Amino acid sequence: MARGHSELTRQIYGERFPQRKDYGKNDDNFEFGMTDYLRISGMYWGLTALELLNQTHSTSQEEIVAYVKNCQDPESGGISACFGHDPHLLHTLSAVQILAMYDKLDAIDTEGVVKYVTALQQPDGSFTGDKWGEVDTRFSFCAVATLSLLKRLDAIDVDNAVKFVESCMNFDGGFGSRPLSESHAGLIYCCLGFLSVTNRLDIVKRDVLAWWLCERQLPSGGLNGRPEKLPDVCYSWWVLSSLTLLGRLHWISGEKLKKFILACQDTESGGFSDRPGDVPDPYHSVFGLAALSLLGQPEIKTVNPTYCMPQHVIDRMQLTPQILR
Ligand code: GRG
Ligand code: ZN
Repeated sequence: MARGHSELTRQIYGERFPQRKDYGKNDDNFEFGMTDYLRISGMYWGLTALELLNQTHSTSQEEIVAYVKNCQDPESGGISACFGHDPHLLHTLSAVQILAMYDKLDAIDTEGVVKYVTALQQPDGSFTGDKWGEVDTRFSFCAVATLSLLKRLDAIDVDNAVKFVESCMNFDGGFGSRPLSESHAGLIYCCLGFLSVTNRLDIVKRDVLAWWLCERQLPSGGLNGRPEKLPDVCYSWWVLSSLTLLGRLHWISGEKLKKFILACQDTESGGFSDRPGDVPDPYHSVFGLAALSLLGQPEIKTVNPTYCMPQHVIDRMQLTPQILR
């Protein structure tokens, strides 16, 4: 990227943002208090962004691992966003992703995690996000991504889980959060990621879906998440990773998208926002960078389209999620 590696690093781990290197130390500011509920996922976004920029040496691995360990609920085995909150599948996946990147999975009770995820599978194959019972295809993805990183996919009924995801497929080839729910690019990523992990991408309507996805590109070059919506940098990831899994990345204009993403980089802090001129944040920063990686930006490490983790980590773990070529 022409601009701002170190600037971005500074934003994620510097003085300007709550998701930063001194996580857990400076807990007396307003932003820190207001972001408790997304802490572990915030750490995953920051760490992944830094690793894609080859900058994780600036992180305090020991402290981060200790923080994650402290968020595991000894009873259920699940992991919460921060100490004292209820465990949730979203943060359980983020925690496992962080530890996988550090090669420190043994720091937590991994069998506890397996027990937690397994207990969330419903009779129709779906998953709830936590004990409160919301069902969503996001959670089907989180469940299989987590278990596959732990090499314990065998712990759930995969065929039944696939049946549920298949029941969320729409006439346009896309997927929603539940059966009969509208197609949405974020949920399409989750369902394709799920099918990639479970090696069942054969069930997708490949070209119908790829066409719907490439129609997400707007004249600005940016991508939206569904028809009639505004473009947003995070959809660069949800849409591009999906097109990559379908072997149809070339169906959109990479050059125009790159221009849109770079127009969303804040020249002062280095971070990326959802749209040009908006306030940058770690969420849009990691997904902007990951999309640039899929587009082949040479200064950024290769990202894996299924897990949104550095490819070298996936290779080290000898995971081979399915991609259609
Ligand atoms: C490991 C990368 C990774 C992800 C974990 C949580 C998750 C899995 C994926 C989230 C996917 C996602 C963004 C789903 C969107 C859900 C949804 C229906 C959002 C509604 O979007 P709007 O209407 O936003 O608020 P737009 O952009 O459409 O205006
Ligand atoms: Zn967004």
